[in-house]
Amino acid sequence: MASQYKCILFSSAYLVFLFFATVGALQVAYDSRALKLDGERKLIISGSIHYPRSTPEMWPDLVKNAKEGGLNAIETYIFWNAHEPLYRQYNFEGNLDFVRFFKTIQNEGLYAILRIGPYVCAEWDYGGFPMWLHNMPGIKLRTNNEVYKKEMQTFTTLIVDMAKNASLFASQGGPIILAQIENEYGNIYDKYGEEGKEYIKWAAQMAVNQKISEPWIMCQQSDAPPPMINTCNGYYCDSFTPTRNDVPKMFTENWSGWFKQWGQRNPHRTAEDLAYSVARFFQKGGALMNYYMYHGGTDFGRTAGPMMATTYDYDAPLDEYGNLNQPKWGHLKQLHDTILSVEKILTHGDVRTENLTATVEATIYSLGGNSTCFITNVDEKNDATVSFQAKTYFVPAWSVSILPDCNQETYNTAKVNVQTTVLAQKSEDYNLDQEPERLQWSWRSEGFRHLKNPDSLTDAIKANKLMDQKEVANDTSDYLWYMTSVTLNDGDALLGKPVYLQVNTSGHILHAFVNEKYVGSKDGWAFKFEQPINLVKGVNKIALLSVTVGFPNYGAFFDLEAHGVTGPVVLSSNASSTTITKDLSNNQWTYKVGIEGEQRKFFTGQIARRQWRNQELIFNRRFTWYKATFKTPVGTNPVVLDFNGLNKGHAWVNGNSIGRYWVSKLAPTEGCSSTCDYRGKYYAEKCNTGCGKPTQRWYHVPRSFLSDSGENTLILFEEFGGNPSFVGPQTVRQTKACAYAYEGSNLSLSCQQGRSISEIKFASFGDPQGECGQFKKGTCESTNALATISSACVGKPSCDFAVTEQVLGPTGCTTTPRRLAVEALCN
Ligand SMILES: *[C@@H]1O[C@H](CO)[C@@H](O)[C@H](O)[C@H]1NC(C)=O
Ligand SMILES: *[C@@H]1O[C@H](CO)[C@@H](O)[C@H](O)[C@H]1NC(C)=O
Ligand SMILES: *[C@@H]1O[C@H](CO)[C@@H](O)[C@H](O)[C@H]1NC(C)=O
Ligand SMILES: *[C@@H]1O[C@H](CO)[C@@H](O)[C@H](O)[C@H]1NC(C)=O
Ligand SMILES: *[C@@H]1O[C@H](CO)[C@@H](O)[C@H](O)[C@H]1NC(C)=O
Ligand SMILES: *[C@@H]1O[C@H](CO)[C@@H](O)[C@H](O)[C@H]1NC(C)=O
Ligand SMILES: CC(=O)N[C@H]1CO[C@H](CO)[C@@H](O)[C@@H]1O
Repeated sequence: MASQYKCILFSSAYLVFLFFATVGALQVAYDSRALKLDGERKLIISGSIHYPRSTPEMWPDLVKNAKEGGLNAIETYIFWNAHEPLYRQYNFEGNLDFVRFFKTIQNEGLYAILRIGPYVCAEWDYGGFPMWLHNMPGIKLRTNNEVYKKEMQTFTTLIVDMAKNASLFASQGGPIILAQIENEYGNIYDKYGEEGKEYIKWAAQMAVNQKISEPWIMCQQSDAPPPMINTCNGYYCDSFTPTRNDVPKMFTENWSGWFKQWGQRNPHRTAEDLAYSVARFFQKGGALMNYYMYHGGTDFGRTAGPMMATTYDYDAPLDEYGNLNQPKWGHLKQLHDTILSVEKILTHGDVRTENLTATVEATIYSLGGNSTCFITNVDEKNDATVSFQAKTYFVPAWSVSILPDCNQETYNTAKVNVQTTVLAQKSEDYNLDQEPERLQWSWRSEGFRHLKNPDSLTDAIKANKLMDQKEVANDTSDYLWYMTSVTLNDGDALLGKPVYLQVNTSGHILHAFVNEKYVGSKDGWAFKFEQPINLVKGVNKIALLSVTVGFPNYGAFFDLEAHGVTGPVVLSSNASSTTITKDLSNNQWTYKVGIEGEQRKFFTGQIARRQWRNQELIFNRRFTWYKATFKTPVGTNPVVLDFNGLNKGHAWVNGNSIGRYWVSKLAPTEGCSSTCDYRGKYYAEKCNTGCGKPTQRWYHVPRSFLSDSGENTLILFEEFGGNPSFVGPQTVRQTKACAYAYEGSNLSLSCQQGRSISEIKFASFGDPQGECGQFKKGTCESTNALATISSACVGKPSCDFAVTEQVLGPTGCTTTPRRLAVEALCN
């Protein structure tokens, strides 16, 4: 009896276990129209959020705001070099805890797309490859090479197993509905020849062998071996068709904006054009679309790709700090809500297209007695007024109208009826009752003792050649010292002559020292450094400090590009009629990885107080460490450090890297426009701002890096020499909200972060002109717009009203469409 009893107990426990194990389990399949979740066709509207580009404390709000913005999925890559920086030494802690990130997605009830790569591109250091991988004997990356394939398989299997163990796949009740292997290989395929083809077949099979129940995708891979599904990346994917006819049309990367490198301007992609791309994609039968990026975030530490700025804001719908980037966020939310409201018709209906004019095309989806229509005007300049099914529609240039019932337009991609949120960095609310205090700095020099006697270094590597920075330093530091000596005896032709030191390097920065004295620096992509120097009789010590600012992430064989002092390194004098040169390239070189402050961890701020000097603060001095403390700004607004006055270096707050800074790198003075025309195909140089300004002046300090109560330690390594006097913490807060809404829409005005509307500075309903901050009334306007909106909004965090003559008063305008321009200030 007893044993039977136990047996029953056991089996019911087992049943309970089975029940929990499969609770919420979802079967993912697909056909040519859409992904099928538990047999039902679903449109997927997804956004990329890369977990290492924010903090676990930020994840819940990011995911919540994504859901609120109408997304039903989140997509992320997995970052190999972050997880395995050294061979078989893994890190899945803090903002690398991808399991926790997927659980956060699951908690909000969203789906997830797992892009393992493990090559990820992503403007990320070395495209996500760990440097030890490159340094393995016999390896060739991203091709049919056994050493590489074994490592790729080991890492892929680890990630899949971790995800399985945490029940992250949909079939286990988790959020993951799709997984990706490789990444945009098709773009560079031909360079790898037959070996590339073999590799892609192998990668597909290796993925299948992982035995997950969800489909695998490969993006930009037109010959993706079945069952891999090929997907499209780009600014527009409406004309993309998958090669197989049994798979849905999926858009894995629709670039919501663009990244920026040091020395570049700020890119912007308008809400109108991004909405156009998305609406067009669904009009043309799209089934899954993902914003790259939905939240871009920050490249902390040394994670940024080649010469990439620390901010990875991307002009995404959520800004670097997680604020709503309005009107983009709200305009897209309305689009998502509209598309998902007609999901059934779009995924099941019959489709037909009608050309209304040479540039206006209507697509009609019908199902049963119901139908949904899209009307697109592809003209890049001219608005159109068309008649369609016995009604007249105004379709602005380069726009898509959606008529969920084919009778009433509820959305047009060019008619933005959402507020523009204006944010600014402010120091006055840093401390509510005090002027922002100037920080008190102490400083110390970086150490150069090794220049005196490089031979005595115990950890140095020596070689009779110039070595590549990748091989010597394994990407453990930006810095690598190349040191050699040259002896000039009596009678040497170079003695007593003006001599130039000439160094060829791959970039990005070179600093040169002769006989322990600094002689010059240069930065750029591959360049030749040339500097007059003084040599003495006897031994002359030459030391070159080579600095990389992120490794490349894109292109065929990008992993093999040379880094560091590539050579030749030459001493040259042309004082006499013939040029005399001494080539030092094959001298004995001594290599030292990193700088002293990294090894001794100056950045933790933990080294003895007496090692920092408080007196005679020195400005504009190269290779100088600075230290200050600052109080945590009150409130919950995002915190940034204003680095105005600094030059180039790295910064840490309480031992957490907030990334590289390079404030002295200015954007070109040309190429910006004060107005931005959303019409016509987007490209990265369109609608740029920030000309002549630092590429990045403000640096994000996530609130979780700051101490709750007291003081925070800020450490800077200033490589080029800067003035920290003006450095200080600020908060990013909303200063105003503007809107330029069409008649008939419902407008919502709000101040984020718990502030309220203090004043309506401008309101005109009629035919107002201009832009936020410079609105002007036109030829006609209603008399009571300002009074009505003021009484509805002032003193409140948000207010909603209909943009109609009933609410705002008669305009007396004869022309249409009528619009409301409004500018509200936040307190
Ligand atoms: C998955 O879980 C099993 C069983 O607990 C364990 O043996 C294995 O190491 C785990 N694998 C990973 C990658 O975490
Ligand atoms: C509409 O016009 C396009 C391009 O001008 C043409 O390719 C297409 O066949 C036309 N469609 C119909 C339904 O007439
Ligand atoms: C048509 O739309 C109505 C109202 O939304 C809905 O009740 C009905 O089920 C729809 N019919 C079909 C075939 O989808
Ligand atoms: C780089 O990695 C190699 C092995 O791949 C190792 O021998 C060497 O010590 C490492 N160097 C540094 C500076 O980490
Ligand atoms: C050194 O760099 C200069 C300038 O980039 C280039 O013209 C020259 O060809 C390079 N020399 C070698 C040997 O690569
Ligand atoms: C505006 O809001 C009202 C009330 O909620 C609603 O009936 C109407 O459909 C909305 N109009 C638009 C264009 O969304
Ligand atoms: C697939 C796709 O649309 N690719 C486009 C991505 O964007 C670049 C840059 O604008 C285009 O050159 C590609 O054609």
